[in-house]
Amino acid sequence: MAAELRRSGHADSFARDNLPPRESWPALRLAEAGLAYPDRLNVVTELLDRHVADGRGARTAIIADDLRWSYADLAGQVNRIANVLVRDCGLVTGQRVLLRAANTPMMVASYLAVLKAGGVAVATMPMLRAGELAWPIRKARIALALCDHALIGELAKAQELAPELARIVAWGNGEPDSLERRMAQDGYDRFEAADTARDDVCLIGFTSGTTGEPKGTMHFHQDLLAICDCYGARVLRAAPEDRFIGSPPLAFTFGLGGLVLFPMRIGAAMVLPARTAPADLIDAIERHEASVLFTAPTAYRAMLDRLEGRDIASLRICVSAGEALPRATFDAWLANTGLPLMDGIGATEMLHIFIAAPREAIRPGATGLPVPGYEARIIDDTGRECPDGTPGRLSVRGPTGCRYLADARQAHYAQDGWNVTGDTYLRDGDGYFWYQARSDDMIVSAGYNIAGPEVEACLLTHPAVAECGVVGAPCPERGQIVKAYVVLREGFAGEATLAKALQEHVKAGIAPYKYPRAITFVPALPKTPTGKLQRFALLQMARGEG
Ligand code: 3UK
Repeated sequence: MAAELRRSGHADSFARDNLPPRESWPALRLAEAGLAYPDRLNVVTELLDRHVADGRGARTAIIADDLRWSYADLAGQVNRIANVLVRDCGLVTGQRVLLRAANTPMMVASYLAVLKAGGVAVATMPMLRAGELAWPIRKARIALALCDHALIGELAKAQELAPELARIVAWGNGEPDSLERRMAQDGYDRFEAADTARDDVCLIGFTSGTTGEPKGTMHFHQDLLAICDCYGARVLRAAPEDRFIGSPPLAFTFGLGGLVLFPMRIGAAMVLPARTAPADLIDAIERHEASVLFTAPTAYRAMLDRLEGRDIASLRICVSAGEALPRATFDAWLANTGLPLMDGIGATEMLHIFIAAPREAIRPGATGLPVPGYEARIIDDTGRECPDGTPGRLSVRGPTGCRYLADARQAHYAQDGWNVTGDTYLRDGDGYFWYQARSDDMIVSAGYNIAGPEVEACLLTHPAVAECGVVGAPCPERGQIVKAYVVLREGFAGEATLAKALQEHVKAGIAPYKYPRAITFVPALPKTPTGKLQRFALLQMARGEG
């Protein structure tokens, strides 16, 4: 175990007080990962102010539809918001601040301002409704929110459910007490970064919680640099000239890292279009010559259907995460763009990606190798390591790791110093990791273990299939049967002959016992706010409950 926590820079000790007991943390291995950070560390000094101090202030930081901010511009906005937080709102270091907005320049500036002022950022998905917003407000005891006026309705309703949220400061409404008006006050252009410890909490990321209550994952200032210096520097290896773009909201740590932290660590630019649906992403890539793309497999599939006549030649690095990347999607993207998709598995608990392959070492179909600085192994139910080629539970450790905010489920994720992600994986003889399924999603049919994602990957190689989800449906004889929900491509009709053809296609592609005995055609699949297939909802449908 690492040494004692450093002297906190927080006047409000809520975050430290609600970290899990030290003995239930996974190991945090910074030295082993070749990382060393000073004890006093404010991440915004490193990601933003250092560029300005070292003469890079004129470099472009943010490109939006109608504006462009240099690093110096962004630093100025951040200082002004930080002053509003501290001088107008009385923010004390360590206090949590809720953030609610799409991925806009003001959202990025607000996020960084909270960190610079020594606050703890709790970003929320724009899609969330009042009832879902009330949960993090209560759990993280949040008294202050910064919110884009366009999204204020649900937050105002949440305030009724969770009155601990005493104050909302909005921007974009033109009111005299708006954030922008407050920012314009004299003397607000300078702000000294709060003197935080490198292991002071700076963000709480809530998991999407498809089952059970959302869990708050607590991350330190040093964690934000660690993911840049491991995955960013050693696997992604983007350049200062790159322009980053993507769809995940900043409330999803996939988006925070990919769109904000990685570019800022190297002085590169982020492109923030107003809309980020697949068609909008193509438009913005074309218009702003974006070169590094972060999004999920579903979005890559949807973009593929819209590439004709478009020029996205500026792209050079495409990262896929959040869900398993099926081989068919990898192949189609390579064939259409000449670019290999860089798969990577990450988790909110780990902050970002911990298994992925650098471009020259990609193996289609495999997630990749442990990111340098992380270790990964496959264990059985008793905690022993599985031989190569045998599926088991994925466990990892490195410089980042799981610390839930006051939650008994800490003991599920952190076991013997390792993070157990809940995924079933196997490692091959060359050390590559191959995704099988979420551990609790394995289908057991007539004694066979069947991984839904493997059947999905096979179905996706059929030209009629746009999207699909495969789960176990209850069956008196076999325990469960493999059941597929299929969204068809345009021009195909959901007829019995097509269902039969899809079944034959699976039997010819993978072991025949894995074929879906039942197929239902649906117009769309249920998705979480982070874009993942909601297996839980499909299971309910399969059980006849939904
Ligand atoms: C699944 C994957 C197969 C896997 C995330 C990149 O997804 C992120 O975080 P979440 O907490 O979910 C974690 C779980 O999602 N998963 C993610 N990526 C892959 N499964 N292949 C993949 N490439 O079950 C994992 O345990 O929402 C991803 C960066 C930051 C993130 N928070």
